[in-house]
Amino acid sequence: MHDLRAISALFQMRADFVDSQAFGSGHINDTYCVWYDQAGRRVRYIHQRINPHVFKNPIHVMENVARVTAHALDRLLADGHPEAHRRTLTCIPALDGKPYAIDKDGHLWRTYLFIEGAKGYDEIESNEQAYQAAKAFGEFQKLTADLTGPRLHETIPDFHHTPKRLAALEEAIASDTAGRAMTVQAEIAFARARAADCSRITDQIASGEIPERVTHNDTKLNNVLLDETTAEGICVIDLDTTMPGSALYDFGDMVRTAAPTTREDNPQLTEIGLRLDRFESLVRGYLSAATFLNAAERENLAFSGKLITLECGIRFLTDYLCGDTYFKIKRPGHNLDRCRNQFAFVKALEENMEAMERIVAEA
Ligand code: ADP
Ligand code: GN1
Ligand code: MG
Repeated sequence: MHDLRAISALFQMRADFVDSQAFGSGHINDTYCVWYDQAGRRVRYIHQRINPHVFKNPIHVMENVARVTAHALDRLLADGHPEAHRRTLTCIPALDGKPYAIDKDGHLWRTYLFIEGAKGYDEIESNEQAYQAAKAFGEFQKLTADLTGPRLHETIPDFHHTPKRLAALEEAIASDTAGRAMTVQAEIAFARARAADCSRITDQIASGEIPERVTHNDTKLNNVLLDETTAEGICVIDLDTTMPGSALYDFGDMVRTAAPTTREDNPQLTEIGLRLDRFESLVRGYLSAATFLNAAERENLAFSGKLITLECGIRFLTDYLCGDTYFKIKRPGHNLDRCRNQFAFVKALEENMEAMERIVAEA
């Protein structure tokens, strides 16, 4: 637990600290909801410590976030949007005016306006939510398409380079630092059997068939806040990995998190399946905004869900073999449960690939 009162003193809060609580279910950063008394009104803010093991250059992360959020706000204000500050993340400046502050241990913190009346979901509840989430991420890609200035920083190099993720798994197997490789032979074989899938998108990026775009790269369902009453996609959050990538990585991660019948760490593998109706809502929501896709991107929409789920399973397995140093875990074996869950979903996607292709073609 961090001293949030001390952290709050690093920012221009114009309010008195009341109380703090750990918040959300993200796997990476330390996120707190902090209540303040602002001249007699109770308001809350998000204070977040950027994970220094995951983001080796957190200042680069904040330079990207500042550029993308400023661009979004400009657009919203130019459109005369009545609630512009609820539609994009807003950084509260630190005492020195920067969009971040460094604490006494050298860690980087940021403060965001708390987006009220909206929620991020770990588990999907309706097709409408799938449609709205996908539309919001599609609109986000449209927004970043006309970002001016230099190329964004690659905050995690090769983040979705799936062949390199597979190579990292092989390295983890070879070093077997936690002594777990013997117990996960079936999972290792599952990943190895799909080596050809891993390079399908990277090959088409290398050949120029699939273009590089500025993408979000972490479009899991709980990284978009949906309005609690209308379900409308209000604000895309978790912009730490917004950088050059492929639109397919974004669509694929929506499929991974919004099309399964259950949450990503359910260990009951018999409960894991694909909801084709959810998939169809994702396709329709995404395509309603992502009007810029080329033929190769469209052709790979159904496959992208399988690719990103496979990649994520490989990453969970790698972290399990390394002794759980990357993703936050809540119980022993959590990363292995997540890996098995993702691989079970890969199988469900494989079984439904033709039906998914048909849905994309019809949309
Ligand atoms: P992580 O990288 O660890 O996933 P996120 O940036 O996604 O961190 O934040 C974790 C959670 O905190 C989100 O899933 C969301 O529920 C909540 N959250 C983050 N920023 C805000 C915000 N500005 N307003 C309201 N909730 C937020
Ligand atoms: C992490 O930060 P969060 O919880 O939104 C991870 C994603 C994974 C996801 C799996 C920076 O997302 O890449 O797909 O967990 N983020 C990072 O749930 O590695
Ligand atoms: Mg998140």
